[in-house]
Amino acid sequence: MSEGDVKPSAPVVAEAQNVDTYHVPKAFFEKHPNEKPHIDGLDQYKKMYKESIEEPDKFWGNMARELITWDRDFQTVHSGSLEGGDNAWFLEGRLNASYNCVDRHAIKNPDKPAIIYEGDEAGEGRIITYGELLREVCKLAWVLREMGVRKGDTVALYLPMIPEAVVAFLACTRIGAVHSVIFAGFSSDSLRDRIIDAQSKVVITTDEGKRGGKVIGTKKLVDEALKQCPDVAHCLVFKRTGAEVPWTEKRDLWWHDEMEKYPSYIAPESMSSEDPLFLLYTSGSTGKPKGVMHTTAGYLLGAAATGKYVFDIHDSDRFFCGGDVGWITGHTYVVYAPLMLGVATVVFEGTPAYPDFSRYWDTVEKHKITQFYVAPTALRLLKRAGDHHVKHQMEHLRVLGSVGEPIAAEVWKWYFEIVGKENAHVVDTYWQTETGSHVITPLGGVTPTKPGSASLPFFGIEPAIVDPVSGKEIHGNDVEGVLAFKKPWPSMARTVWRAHKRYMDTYLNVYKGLYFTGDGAGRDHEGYYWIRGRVDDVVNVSGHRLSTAEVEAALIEHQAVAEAAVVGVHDELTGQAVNAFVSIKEGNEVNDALKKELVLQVRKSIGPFAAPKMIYIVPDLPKTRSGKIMRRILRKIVAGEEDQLGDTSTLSDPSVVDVIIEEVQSKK
Ligand code: 6R9
Repeated sequence: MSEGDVKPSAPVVAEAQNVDTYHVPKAFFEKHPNEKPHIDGLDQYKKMYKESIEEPDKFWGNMARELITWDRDFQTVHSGSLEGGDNAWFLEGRLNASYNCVDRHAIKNPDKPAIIYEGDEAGEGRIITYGELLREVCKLAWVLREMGVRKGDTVALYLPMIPEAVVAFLACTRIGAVHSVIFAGFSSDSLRDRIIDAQSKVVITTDEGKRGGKVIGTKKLVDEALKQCPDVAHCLVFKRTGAEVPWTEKRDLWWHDEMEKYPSYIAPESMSSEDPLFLLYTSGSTGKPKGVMHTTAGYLLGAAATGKYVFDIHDSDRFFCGGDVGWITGHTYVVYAPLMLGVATVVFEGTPAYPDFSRYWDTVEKHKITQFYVAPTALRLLKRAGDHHVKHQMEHLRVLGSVGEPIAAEVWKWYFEIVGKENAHVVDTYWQTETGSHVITPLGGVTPTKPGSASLPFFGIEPAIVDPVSGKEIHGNDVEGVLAFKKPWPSMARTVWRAHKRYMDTYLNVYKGLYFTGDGAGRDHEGYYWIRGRVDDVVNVSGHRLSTAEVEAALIEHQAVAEAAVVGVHDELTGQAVNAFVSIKEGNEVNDALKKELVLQVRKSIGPFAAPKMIYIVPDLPKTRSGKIMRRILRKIVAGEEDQLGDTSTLSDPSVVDVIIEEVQSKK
């Protein structure tokens, strides 16, 4: 944990006292296909929640039998513990993810829409039914098998937001392969590191991607990465734009050529509940991203249960999550939750600003979307663009979800009033890559909400507010501290790929017997949770999770850089922005060209989204006498709180502080 971010002794959860509580709008019930949500009111939630905590085996056993179709039933609901880091769920059970997401719905109704593809250009796109999806998934499963992919192998996916991405997820799971998706905004260096760490032998990509009218050279980036991945045997390329792309004979294969060779059915591989389903790399406190591993049954159950109760998904719904499949939000809520529940899911290729700021709302109106889910960063952009862009009635919308970062009260209200016309229920859902699915969240149509609060725990989640100094739980209401969970839950990550010790040290050994989230939180007088943001060195830029250490490592790769310290700074549009403080080795000229090079260095090492918004070149960084960089001081300076630096006399050279203050102020 970094120095001095959390104030356990801070006054009570202040904003809760003067915030309005919003009840589920009447219109929610009026437009509901069944006139009421799956859960009939807050009392039923409380009853179910109590059962989920007091009798978790009974609760989750029932839920798992209801929401998953099993090849073989399980006998043991749960084993292991948070102390031991050996949690396992639904042992002895066997199932297949693609069967659960596709076959069982296709058997019932092959003509039901599964994917609503909304292409980058308005008017471009198509609907894919469950029957078609089954055929595509099976063919691709054949292709992968013929390429030599076996049960337990990892397959790297570097794909834009196109239906084939969903097909690729499911084709992997059909043969028991483990998908490892790398967000297509990552650089070739990041892609290379993740391919190597996961030991992937096959990569699936496109010739190019399209986003917001711009072209992304995915295949070129893959080629660059593969120069240093000798173990990759094949690269399968879906033709998205038809551009000329470099080709390596034998290694590279066209998706369309391979797909036509195989039949449209292959039997799903029966997997154990605890077989890995996927890896997803995420940032932590250190420079090296972690391959978070999720397993089959527990993860799928978390996705289905939260889809059902948080979004109140019903059979006839059309679900639109604007997240990218390269992040956990896309995994769970573009792919697994809606498909587990057999409804249509939107695959949105473009951006909310292309061709104009109405694009989300046009999509919602056109497809009669019932649930819409997006990060506050997009809402801030759209709010700023002006209300006149929200021109449609969007009368089918029942639930509006927010995810990935705290949502400010004004943005929450704008979402509720302007987008939802006060006729939809806003749910601010808190969760993480590691939690697999929502952990603190209102239930759509059920939980009264307060703008800015993620409200109450989901089933099975028993939060603890912990004093970060003593490590003791702080009981009662009106308390602040760091957020941890006291009980394991089915969709929690099981390990970090090939680094179980790191998993233990990051999540389970920080406070013995608890899962540590890395976030600060308050619990108000009514037991509602308020997420404060990370207490470690993770920054959140436009809902993208980054570690300051990763950006620092990228900067240091530049030959001119002696030392670098990176901090997250509040930013009106992106939530947080990356600011870098860099000291330069002697003999290098300090000018704008150098700053540009440093930005490029970060883009190249990580990806464009990680580019620092500001780079301050300073003679030295504030350090303790033992040489530890005091990022806390830098954070205060960029926040304009230089009067609250506290005691700087313990620094090895206190005078650097004034120089840095001057440098920062001169750039404002
Ligand atoms: C789902 C996702 C996880 C971190 C998490 C927290 C922040 C997520 C939030 C939220 C406030 C919410 N976060 N949801 N903060 N309110 N509703 O974003 O996963 O990319 O792993 O990020 O995002 O800081 O610890 P991931």
